[in-house]
Amino acid sequence: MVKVDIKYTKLFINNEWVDAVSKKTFPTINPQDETVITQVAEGDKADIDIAVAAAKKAFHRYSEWRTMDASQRGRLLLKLADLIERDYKYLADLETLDNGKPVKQAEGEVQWSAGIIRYYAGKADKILGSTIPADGEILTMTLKEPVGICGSILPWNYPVPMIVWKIAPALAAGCTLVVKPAEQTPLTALYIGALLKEAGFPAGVVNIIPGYGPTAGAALTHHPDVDKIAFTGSTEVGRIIMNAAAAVNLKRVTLELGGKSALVVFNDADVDKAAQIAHGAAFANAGQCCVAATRTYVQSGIYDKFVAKAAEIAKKRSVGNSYEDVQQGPQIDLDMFTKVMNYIKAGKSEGAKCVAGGDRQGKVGYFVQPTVFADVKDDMKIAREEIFGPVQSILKFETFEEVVDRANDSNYGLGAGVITNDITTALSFIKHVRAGSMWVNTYEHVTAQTPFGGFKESGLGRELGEEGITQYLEHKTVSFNLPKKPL
Ligand code: TXE
Repeated sequence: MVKVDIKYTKLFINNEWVDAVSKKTFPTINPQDETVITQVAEGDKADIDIAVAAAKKAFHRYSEWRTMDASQRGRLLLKLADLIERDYKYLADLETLDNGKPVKQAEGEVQWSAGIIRYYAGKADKILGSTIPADGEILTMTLKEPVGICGSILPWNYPVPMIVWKIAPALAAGCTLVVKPAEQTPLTALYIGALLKEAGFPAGVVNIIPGYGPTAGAALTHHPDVDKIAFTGSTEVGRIIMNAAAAVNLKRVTLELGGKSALVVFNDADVDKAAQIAHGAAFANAGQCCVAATRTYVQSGIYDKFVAKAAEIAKKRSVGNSYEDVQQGPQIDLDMFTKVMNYIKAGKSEGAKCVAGGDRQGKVGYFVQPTVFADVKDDMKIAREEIFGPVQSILKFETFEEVVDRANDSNYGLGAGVITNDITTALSFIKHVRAGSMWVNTYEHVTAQTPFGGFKESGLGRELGEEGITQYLEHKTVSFNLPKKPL
C-alpha cells in the first residue's frame, strides 16, 4: 500500500479548518484492506447552520464575492484548475486510498476534472441575457443572476469529478456553496477545500462539511436559507430531498440518480468490438457508475458468439491492488459489497447462467470478481434493479421493436447505447429510447461540454455543458417603459 500523507480531516468553514461543534469524528475506511485510514470531523445540523451562515455572508450584496468582476471569478477558477493539476498525483493517491479505485484511473479523473473547471472558468463572463421585442411601449431585457446559496450532496463513486461538477458551474455563476461529501470518501473533497483557499476564493464562498446523510445531508436540504440543492446519489434519497425542498422553501433541486441502462447490439455489429465496448460499459469503475450498461441486449444471430467473448474478456479483467496497474479495485464498502454479492446470488437462484466470475475475490477487501450472466430474463432482479457492481447481464432479442420496448421498460432513463453499422437503425433507436445520454458505437463518453442527466427516475436537470450552468442561474425579466414616440 502506498503511504499517503493526510493533511485535512476537519470541517472547512470560512476558509478555516474547524472541529465539529459536537467534537464527534467518524472513521473513513480503506476498501482495499478494510482498515481505518483516519478519523474525520463529523458535521451535523449545528455545523451546517454555521456553514450556511458563512455562505450567506459571502453572498451578501456588497461582499467581496458579489462585487467581484465575473472575469475575475473565471481567473480564480483557472487558478484552481492549475492547482489541481499541480497536485494531481497526490490527489489520485489520496482518492485511491479512500475510494479504492485504480490509481491510473484516479489520475485520469483528476485531470479530467481540471478540464471541467477550465470549461466553466471560460463561461463566468459569458453569462448573457437577452433583449426582447415585447408587445407594448416597453423595452425588455433579461438578467441571469446566481441562484444563491447552494447545497451540494455528493456520492462516493467519483469523488473528485463529483465535487467539481457541482462547484465549477456554481462558482462561475457567482453562487456560494456548502458541500457535503459522501461519508465513505471525504478526503479528496477536503483537500480541494485547501486548494480553493490557495486559489484565492474569499472566505465562505465554498464550505465543506463531511458527515452522514440523515444528519448533515438532511440539515442542508431542510435549511430555509439554502436556495438550491444539487444531489448525486440514490433515487430513494433523491425523493427524500425533493420532499424536503417542497416542504421547506421550494428550493431548486437538481438530481442525478440511479440507472439501469441498456446497451443494444444488433446482428450486423463486429462481435469482438461490440463485446469490448459492452465490457467497458458494464465494468467501468467496478460497475459503480450511474450510467453503467448493466443490461446488454444482443440480437439472436450473434448471441452465442457474443456471450462467449464477453465471458472471455471478463475473465481476463485484472482485479487487485489499486496502486498497481489493474483494471478493477474493490467495491466501496461492506454494505455495497454485500449488496452486490446478494444480487449475484439472486441471479443464480433466478436461473440466469453465470458464465464468468460469480464470487468474491480474495479474502480481504471488498473485491468482487467481474461477473457475467447470460440468458437473463427481463423480470429477474438483476435485470430490473441497479446493482452498482461488476455484473453484466446479457439478454437475447429478435427484433428492433421488441428491443426498444424492453430497453424502455424501466423506471430509469439515464443512459443507453446502440451498436450497429446501420444508420437508420441507430437513428431510430435514438429517437425511440428514452434516456438522457445516448451513445452510438461507443459508450460513456462524458465531457465538460456535453450535458448529462436523466429521464424518468434517473433525475432532474442536467449537469455539465451549457445546461449545467443554467441550473445555477435565476432569470430576471426587466421591462422599461419606452414610448413609441418620445414626448
Ligand atoms: O447512496 P445515498 P448510497 C445508488 C447505487 C447505490 C445506491 C446506494 O444504486 O447502490 O445508490 O448508495 C447522502 N438527506 N447510487 O447509500 O444514500 C449521503 O450521505 C440528505 C447512484 O451511497 O443516496 C451521500 O452523501 N442526504 C449514484 C449521498 O447522499 C443524504 C452514486 C449519496 O448517498 C440522505 C451513489 C438524506 N436523508 C449511489 N441520505 C449515482 N447516481 O452515481 C443519504 N444522503
